[in-house]
Amino acid sequence: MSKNKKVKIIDGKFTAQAIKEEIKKEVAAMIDNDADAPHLAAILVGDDPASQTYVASKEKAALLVGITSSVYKFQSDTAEEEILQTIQYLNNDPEIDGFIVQLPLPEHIDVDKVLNTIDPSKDVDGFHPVNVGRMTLGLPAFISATPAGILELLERYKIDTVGKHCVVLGRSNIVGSPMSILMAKKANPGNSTVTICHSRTEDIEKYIRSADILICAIGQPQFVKADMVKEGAVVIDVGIHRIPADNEKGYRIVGDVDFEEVSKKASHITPVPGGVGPMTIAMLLKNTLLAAKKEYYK
Ligand code: BQF
Repeated sequence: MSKNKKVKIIDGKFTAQAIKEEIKKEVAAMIDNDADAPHLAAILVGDDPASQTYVASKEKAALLVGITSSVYKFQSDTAEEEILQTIQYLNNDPEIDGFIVQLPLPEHIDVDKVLNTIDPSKDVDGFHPVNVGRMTLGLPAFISATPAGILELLERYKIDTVGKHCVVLGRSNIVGSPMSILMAKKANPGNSTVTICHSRTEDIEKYIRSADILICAIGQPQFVKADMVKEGAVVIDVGIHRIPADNEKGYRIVGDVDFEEVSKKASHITPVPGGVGPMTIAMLLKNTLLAAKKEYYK
């Protein structure tokens, strides 16, 4: 077996930057045509440090491309009703093109109720059942940022997905489930033969080993090892974990994949950090631009 072919790193940070440049130009053109700048709002409940970081990154990225940003912050013990009222307020505010509710929410808040309250035409995270349904049917819809980002990477790196065995690890509503639907679609990227694996899958390694395209969203640090992966597979790593490390910070960020090992066997691989993560931010901005242009919902 020839093992001298070097892995190609799928650079999400670079690709996200390119997409943000494209969005920036479009926003500038809108403003030149006397339209308002798109306006993205975010609802943040509680003081989870990761969530605070994510919302701050989204706001910063929005402002850099010329999208107006507003953040509505609430204490962790805020009543569900107050969050629902804020959503209604944003639904009815003509100045707001799109908004997100940062997840996860505190336990006393019913996430399904929250997502159901968002006007689908402003649901730039694509979590409302109407957007999930429309995505599933192949109708114009806001596609949630992580799956949309992965599709964009597969497209821009010219990964051949047609007829390939795509194995999705994880069945979450945010990543695994939509990703499996999108990869099986009669579309490009798409047209793959898809297997979904999860915590109850028997002999998961058997499936992982047969994957031409492996999408890892199981939430276990460095779960996927080289001996589980087929030579030449395309490996997309959605995981984000802090593990103890011997450096100044005392930790480092790793994915669901053992990058060091698996990068020796894969044909293409996304790093963590700098792979799928930055793409989620870029795709959120892209959805916000689409929302402002009212192309899906008129
Ligand atoms: C990078 C998220 C789990 C639960 C809720 C860049 C992000 C992450 C990593 C980011 C994520 C993960 C976000 C990198 C948003 C992705 O350089 O690798 C950006 O900001 N993300 C979120 O909003 O909510 C989550 C993961």
